[in-house]
Amino acid sequence: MRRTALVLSIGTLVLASACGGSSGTKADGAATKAAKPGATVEMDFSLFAKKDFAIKAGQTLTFVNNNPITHQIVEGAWKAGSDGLRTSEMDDGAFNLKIDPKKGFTAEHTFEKAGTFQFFCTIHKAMNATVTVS
Ligand SMILES: [Cu+2]
Repeated sequence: MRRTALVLSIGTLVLASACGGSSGTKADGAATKAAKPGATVEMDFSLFAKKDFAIKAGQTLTFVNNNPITHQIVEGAWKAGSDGLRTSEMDDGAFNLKIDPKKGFTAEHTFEKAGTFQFFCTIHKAMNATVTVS
């Protein structure tokens, strides 16, 4: 009887440590950044790392600040010249995200409806991007 109990408790210990290991893996890496379904918009200094995003209705864009620089992200139509710098902009008021000047700061916006939406950083003329929501 006593021996059976010992074997059982060792089995439980092995299981418990296996679970602990897998949850530790989830706590770092890509899984943390993409907390919600959708896409991650990385901000590198005064640029978006990517300019085109595709998500589904009800999904989220998660903005990640990779440098200690303030950004102000709004939705609205923009046009840019061949140098990539914005020549016109029109904030449509759908969202306005203040991105704190902290490495790793995140903010998010969920797009409920399908469509093509442009967004930009009001501070940096080269930060212009588009998300297609299907
Ligand atoms: Cu910016």
